[in-house]
Amino acid sequence: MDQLKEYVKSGKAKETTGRVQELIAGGMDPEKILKEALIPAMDEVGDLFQKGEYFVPEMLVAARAMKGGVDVLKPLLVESGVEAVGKIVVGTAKGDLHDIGKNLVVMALEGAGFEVVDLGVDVAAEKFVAAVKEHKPVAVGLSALLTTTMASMQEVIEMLEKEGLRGSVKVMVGGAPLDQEFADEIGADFYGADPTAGKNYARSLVE
Ligand code: B12
Repeated sequence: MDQLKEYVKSGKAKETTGRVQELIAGGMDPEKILKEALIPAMDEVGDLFQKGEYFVPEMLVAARAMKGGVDVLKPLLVESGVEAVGKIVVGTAKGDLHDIGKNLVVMALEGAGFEVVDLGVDVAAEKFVAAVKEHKPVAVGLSALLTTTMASMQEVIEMLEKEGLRGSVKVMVGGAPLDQEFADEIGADFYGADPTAGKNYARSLVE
């Protein structure tokens, strides 16, 4: 299990998948592999990123390695009835095509055991609201990289209010041009400067 953690942290995708397969062949419980190796490894990666010791490329390769391991486990976890810890709808604001940061947030949330409904980029408020109705997530995560598209985040919050859904879902926002002040101004529940902050907030909602 320690070896597996090291493989994820250093972004070794092939080795990660191989080690997961070996552990399963050796009789290890798939849930244990997920909760005691893959998720803690991704948590460590998030911490290193927050501390400035890891950068975007290291995060991306680690998340990709983790995803390979999770893909091996998924069918086994479904069979044994292990449920996702919660659902989160994520997307980049309307008019905005930047998705590198958003994708890192998705990976961190998936790494923490959440089922993520990723709506992609250039997502209109109507689409976020429709997804909230359909999937009933614990939270919606909005990302924006352009100052011009930040305003459309407020539209999402207003439309959720209009539809009577605001009480049932938390809204977290992030992206380089945002800050806490802006999040407060538009009435978001949480502003996260990085994926780890977002993941920790999401965890706090289901714990
Ligand atoms: C890569 C890039 C692009 C790529 C995007 C590729 C892609 N698939 O995303 C391309 C080339 C397509 C592009 C296009 C444009 N871009 Co551009 N782009 C960038 C660049 C260089 C990096 C952005 C990035 O990915 N950063 C890395 C990620 C990891 O950081 P991040 O997104 O902030 O995410 C982090 C946190 O904010 C947080 N986070 C993000 N979202 C969320 C959400 C939640 C819920 C949480 C908790 C956390 C969180 O987690 C992440 C990791 O820590 C920036 C400049 C820069 N150096 O920042 C310009 C920049 C963002 N772009 C800019 C512009 C102007 C454009 C264009 C309009 C250019 C043009 N004239 O066509 C177009 C816009 C197209 C559109 N409609 O969106 C400007 C924006 C200026 C402004 N004030 O709005 C910037 C700042 C460049 C500049 N200095 O002028 N761009």
